[in-house]
Amino acid sequence: METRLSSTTKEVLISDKEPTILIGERINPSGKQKLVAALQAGNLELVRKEALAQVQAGADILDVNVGAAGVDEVTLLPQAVQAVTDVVDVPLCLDSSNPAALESALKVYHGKPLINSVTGEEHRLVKVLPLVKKYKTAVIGLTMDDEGIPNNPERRAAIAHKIVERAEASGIPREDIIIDCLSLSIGADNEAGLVTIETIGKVKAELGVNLTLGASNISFGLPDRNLLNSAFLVTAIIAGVNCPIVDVAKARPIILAADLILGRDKHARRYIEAYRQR
Ligand code: THG
Repeated sequence: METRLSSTTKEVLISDKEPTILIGERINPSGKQKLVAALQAGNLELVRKEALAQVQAGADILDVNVGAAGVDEVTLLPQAVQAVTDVVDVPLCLDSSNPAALESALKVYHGKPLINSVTGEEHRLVKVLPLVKKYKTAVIGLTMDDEGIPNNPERRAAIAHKIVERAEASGIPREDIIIDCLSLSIGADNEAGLVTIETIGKVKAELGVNLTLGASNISFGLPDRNLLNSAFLVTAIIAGVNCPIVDVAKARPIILAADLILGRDKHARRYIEAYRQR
């Protein structure tokens, strides 16, 4: 299964045979007061700065999310896309729950982006899948529906099946659907990690699709978050995740180690190069 994304001049290939692709999470105002204030003022300087820093740290793709109180995403998301492409040339993951904001960003994007995201909810499927088709993008499908996020792997995987079926029926190829099996806080529910890992295994075996995951959610409310995120990332990569959404500077070393162990780094070239740079 190969998903191809592109920027103006670069192509990124997501596949189990390739090294893990890192989607940088840091252009996102959640938990960042300074970024919230800048976005409310329409100031995109911090967005440019985070874009550059993440690509220098090894991000292959950047997630762009400008959702915050008092922000008009329909206006600001395309402006953020422009700001990011002024300073870096990597494919983008357009992260918004507002379909109108997604479409205004798609209109200014050059290349093939990833839309983040659709769910199994009927109102989301009917709004987002036509955008994926019209703009020939790829899309992240979250394993949640009108009843929320199921707490068992069978029902979570069933939503992945539904999203893939609906997308294929709309003429979207399966390789352009990337499933997110969703991680919740382990601090709130000690089975949360296991449910996610088991869902990843099922979805990979049953659908063969590429898989993403927002790995930092797992450690909310617990100490030593990077340790827990790292352990979870490795477990998720072995189970089948191949393009996680991460804090790149923190996650890249452990991901390079996992790739080396899994035979995705010939002659340990990437692992050794990253060590030399540190
Ligand atoms: N799946 C998909 N998309 C997603 C998520 C997901 N997009 C958003 C989110 N989850 C992934 N992005 C982030 C961004 C920031 C943080 C976590 C996930 C985060 N921020 C710090 C905090 O809240 O403590 C901010 C602190 C800082 O670094 O300054 O942890 O799951 N498809």
